[in-house]
Amino acid sequence: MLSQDVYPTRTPKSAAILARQDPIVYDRKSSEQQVARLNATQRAAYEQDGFLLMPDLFNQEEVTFLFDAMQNMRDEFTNAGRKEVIAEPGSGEVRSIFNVHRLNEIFANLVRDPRVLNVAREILGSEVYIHQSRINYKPGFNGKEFYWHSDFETWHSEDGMPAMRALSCSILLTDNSEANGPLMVIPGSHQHYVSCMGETPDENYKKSLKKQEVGVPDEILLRYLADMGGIKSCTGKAGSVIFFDCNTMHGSNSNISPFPRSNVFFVYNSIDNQLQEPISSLVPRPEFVAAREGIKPLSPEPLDID
Ligand code: 6CS
Ligand code: FE
Repeated sequence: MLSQDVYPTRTPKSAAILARQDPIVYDRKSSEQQVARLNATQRAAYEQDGFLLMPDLFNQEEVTFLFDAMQNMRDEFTNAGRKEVIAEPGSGEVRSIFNVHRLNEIFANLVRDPRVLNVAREILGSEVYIHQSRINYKPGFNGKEFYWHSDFETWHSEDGMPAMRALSCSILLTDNSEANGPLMVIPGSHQHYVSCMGETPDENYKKSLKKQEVGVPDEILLRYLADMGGIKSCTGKAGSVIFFDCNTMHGSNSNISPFPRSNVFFVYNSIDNQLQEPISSLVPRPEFVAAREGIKPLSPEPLDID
């Protein structure tokens, strides 16, 4: 980690709000060719708001295929003693399965689909790889919330991600409505880095992936960001895709509706932003949560559903 960390966090000092030091939409080196997938309006919206919702990127046939793959993976992994499976606090139902792009061929292909991969390459201005992938099942009745957080705050402190040059891509595999705990974002919050108070315990991920308690933003700062930017629910039909910056403040409510809210998430990181040592000499998180090994740029390949 750099001796002068521009994004300090997890300190005993008080919480603070700091200016972002990195671009949001990166320029490509002029020597490199770029396939643009976003129009100027979409790029500007992503830059200003820190997220972009693209309705109906995948068609009904593809959604059915991916939905079945997601359910099959849960059937296969439940009670199989897999470390990649995170249980819901309380009910023990499957909350998340991590590393799906390395464990399942269908999701391995999906990360290379040009409709999503080329948006990541365009925004990050470079070749990209997957830092983390997961399915969040958020089952009906018992799916618990994800409290407000900036992903970058965790990835920087616990994984040693140097700069804000990563984004999340969430592909909706069920309809996400107001009723079933959709992703909520604070538009504009990606411009501000919320430094969080408190030290990271050993193996924090075992707890935080069920319920995050360290790296949680101060309430006064959350209120400040929400007063400025408001709160937007990213609702949409299955097959829609949400792209959001690694530092956008986001969270989601629990799901007491009967309808699952299930999405697959890919975190694309720039090949020029690979992980270093975590701060404060923490032991790096395991490979299935934060990729370090065999990093190679992804090349586009259409989804093959036959
Ligand atoms: O730990 C992670 O990588 C992700 N999970 C949580 C609960 N917070 C930060 C980040 O989104
Ligand atoms: Fe997150």
